[in-house]
Amino acid sequence: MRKRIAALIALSSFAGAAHAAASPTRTINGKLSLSQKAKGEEVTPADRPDPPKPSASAKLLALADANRDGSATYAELSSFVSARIQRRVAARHAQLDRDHDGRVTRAEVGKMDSARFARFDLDRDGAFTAVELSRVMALETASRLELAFAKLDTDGNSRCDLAELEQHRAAVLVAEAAAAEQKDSKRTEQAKAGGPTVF
Ligand SMILES: [Ca+2]
Ligand SMILES: [Ca+2]
Ligand SMILES: [Ca+2]
Repeated sequence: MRKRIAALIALSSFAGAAHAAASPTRTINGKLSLSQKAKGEEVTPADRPDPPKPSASAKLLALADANRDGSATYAELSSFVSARIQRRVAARHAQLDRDHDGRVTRAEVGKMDSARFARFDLDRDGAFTAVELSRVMALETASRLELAFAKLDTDGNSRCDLAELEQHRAAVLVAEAAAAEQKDSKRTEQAKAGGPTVF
């Protein structure tokens, strides 16, 4: 991702330089001087300053703020995070379920810690389904997210606005809230690559 952004920046500055070389119009902060205006020169899109790039917190707010009121409630943040997790759980469960019978048995995750396996196997039938896994992940995430939200909402109005999100580097806190999910995902990738088969 970073590489891609760096490549885009390199590409756009190259395009900007190429444009500047081709066009005699020079602007200061995207504005024409009076003499340029008098000559009828126009500001071309490449001369305009780039709009400021949204921060990670701004992007997070844009995604989570379902009712577009400029702030995120716990419910908004929680459903945003849950949706992300649910999307991954099914894929991860499918990876672990080697015989594709919809159940991940102890044998399919041989190296998984017994306590961890037991936590996923909610109905104690010796395997966990995608539904069981989803429920456990959702519960684990909810408790982390509650803590994160309490930290974020510094004025205690049950809403997090951009200033609050920026102040606490919200993206980091929310990422931490989903940390268990990310850790699990990494372990699954290792398992896929022939590494440790722990979940
Ligand atoms: Ca909102
Ligand atoms: Ca299975
Ligand atoms: Ca089960």
